[in-house]
Amino acid sequence: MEAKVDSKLRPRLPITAVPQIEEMDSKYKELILTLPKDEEKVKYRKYQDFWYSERHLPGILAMQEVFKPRSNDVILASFPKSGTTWLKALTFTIMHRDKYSFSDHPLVELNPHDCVPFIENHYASRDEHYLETLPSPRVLATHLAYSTLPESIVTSTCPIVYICREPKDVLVSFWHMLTKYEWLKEPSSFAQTFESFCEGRVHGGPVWEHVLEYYTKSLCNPEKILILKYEQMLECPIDGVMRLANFIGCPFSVDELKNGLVEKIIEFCSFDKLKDLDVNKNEIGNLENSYFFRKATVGDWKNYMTPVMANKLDKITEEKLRGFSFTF
Ligand code: PAP
Repeated sequence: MEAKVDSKLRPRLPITAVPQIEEMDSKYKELILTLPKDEEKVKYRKYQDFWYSERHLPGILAMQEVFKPRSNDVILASFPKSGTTWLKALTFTIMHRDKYSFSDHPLVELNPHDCVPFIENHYASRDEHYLETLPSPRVLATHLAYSTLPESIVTSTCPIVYICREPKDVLVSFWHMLTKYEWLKEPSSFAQTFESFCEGRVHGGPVWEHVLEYYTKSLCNPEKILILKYEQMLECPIDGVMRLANFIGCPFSVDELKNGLVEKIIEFCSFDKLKDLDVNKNEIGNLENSYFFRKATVGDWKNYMTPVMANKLDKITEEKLRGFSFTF
């Protein structure tokens, strides 16, 4: 049977729909051009202590000024390449399990990033109206640091689920993503990306501060922010999915548990299942859907980093986490 997509859901616009700053007509342009910038091939600018892709900053500033969550929105937050795609698939499936059956599910026809849009990307591509067309309850996502979030999200009752991942694997995943973008005519070498990452000059960087902000806020307000770890989710997805469902106010009933629904959702959203769908092989549409599915393992950094590099990154992590009760 052909899956029926919710009439309101549609594929996101490609990243090329976001103009470069030079071509941009934005009231934020003047301010953005005064921000500290890197000199790498991808232009990042430092805004409120974090580095963000320059072409996305007008969208980020607009989101800060304009975005208003609905009281029943669920917000997914993450540093890039930390398991966002998976978290989107799981949360969307858990939240809408009464609305869609597995055989008739939007995730069969749409990439998880279309089912759960990144708020700032829709502002960046001037497609923010789309967010208003989505029926409630919405699941929305962001890569913004906690301190960059619009005040309206911070003060809302919306739960925030944050997923994090060990930085060495994040970096390797991030670099692979960069090598894929055709518009980056000469992608950076692994060594260059490694240095930028260590200095925090990547979208949303530095990773350590990104994680620690959400982590420390979750300690003060555990009902508002749930922290999930990618590695723990891979090791024990049942535990992760149960915590996620409880946190967003969609706990599984006794009957659902008895019928193995948790296991079925895990299987439906698994890497092997999602990556083999036509929509995620770039066979339909012009979006970079296959880029989000690579290996999904722990420890792939060993295949890319020299012991010196790994040691350097571990030392930075150790230093940054000193004094916090958080570990990756
Ligand atoms: P994004 O920030 O660009 O949205 P994100 O989804 O956070 O990316 O991270 C991508 C990683 O999640 C990839 O890791 P890898 O490069 O080390 O392989 C991707 O393979 C992994 N991933 C995607 N879908 C799943 C899934 N269903 N289960 C587990 N891991 C997944």
